[in-house]
Amino acid sequence: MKLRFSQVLILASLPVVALFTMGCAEIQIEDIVENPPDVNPYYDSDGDGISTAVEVNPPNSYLSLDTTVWDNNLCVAHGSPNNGWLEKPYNIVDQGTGYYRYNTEADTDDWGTLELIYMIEAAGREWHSHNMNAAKFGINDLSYGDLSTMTFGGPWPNSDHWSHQNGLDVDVRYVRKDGNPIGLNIEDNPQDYDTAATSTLFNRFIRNGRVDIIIADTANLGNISWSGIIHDDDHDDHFHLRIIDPDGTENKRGGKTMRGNTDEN
Ligand SMILES: [Ca+2]
Ligand SMILES: [Ca+2]
Ligand SMILES: [Ca+2]
Ligand SMILES: [Ca+2]
Ligand SMILES: [Zn+2]
Repeated sequence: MKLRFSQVLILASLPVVALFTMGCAEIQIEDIVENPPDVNPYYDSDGDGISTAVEVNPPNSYLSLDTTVWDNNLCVAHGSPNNGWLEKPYNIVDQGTGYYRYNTEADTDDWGTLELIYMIEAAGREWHSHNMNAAKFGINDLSYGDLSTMTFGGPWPNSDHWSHQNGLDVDVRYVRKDGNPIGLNIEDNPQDYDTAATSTLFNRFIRNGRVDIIIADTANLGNISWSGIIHDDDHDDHFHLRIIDPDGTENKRGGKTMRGNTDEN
């Protein structure tokens, strides 16, 4: 059968017309409901503030997390960064969205409070979605932990870390211009140092609202005016970041405290 062009046009438009009229018939005004404000973010299937990545991270199995159930945050930062320990900490995923951990020893020095891990993950997602020059930024040394003895935090064995004892601290590499996931000493190799990207990284962390201090060699970082920055000449190959103790000196956990802290701006 041969069809004229006008017939083809009518036939071709029939499904569209049918869909349109079906749609008109079925959708009533009262059927249109806005998304509830608490729709779970894509990286946290049950919206409990613990990312799906962290929930399924094998070393965290001791916490019996469930990606379909709201888990309480029971982690407590006891004492101080220089003299403290960690209760029920979380282990960060080594290769996350937008960040990588640069110690390859499995699950020994990457335990922290949920707030610290959440902040790193949020900065990583932003880093990734904004296509910063480096594919990922490098992090290392949260707090020490040993699953075989179930001891977390405290003084570091065989290390010169004085702090990093209670899940509030992390070391971060300065950003390289070439984006390679390797170290950088900004005094030895200033030509490789991307100061603008590093400033951006500072700001991504600071915007989280939980940062207490950043200890860094601020040479060439002209536009950082935040009061929590502490200049230190000796921090040549990483900067040190500390968050405010989320459970305070009283070590009180309010339960699901991460809710509502999901801004990715
Ligand atoms: Ca979750
Ligand atoms: Ca959960
Ligand atoms: Ca505390
Ligand atoms: Ca890990
Ligand atoms: Zn440090």
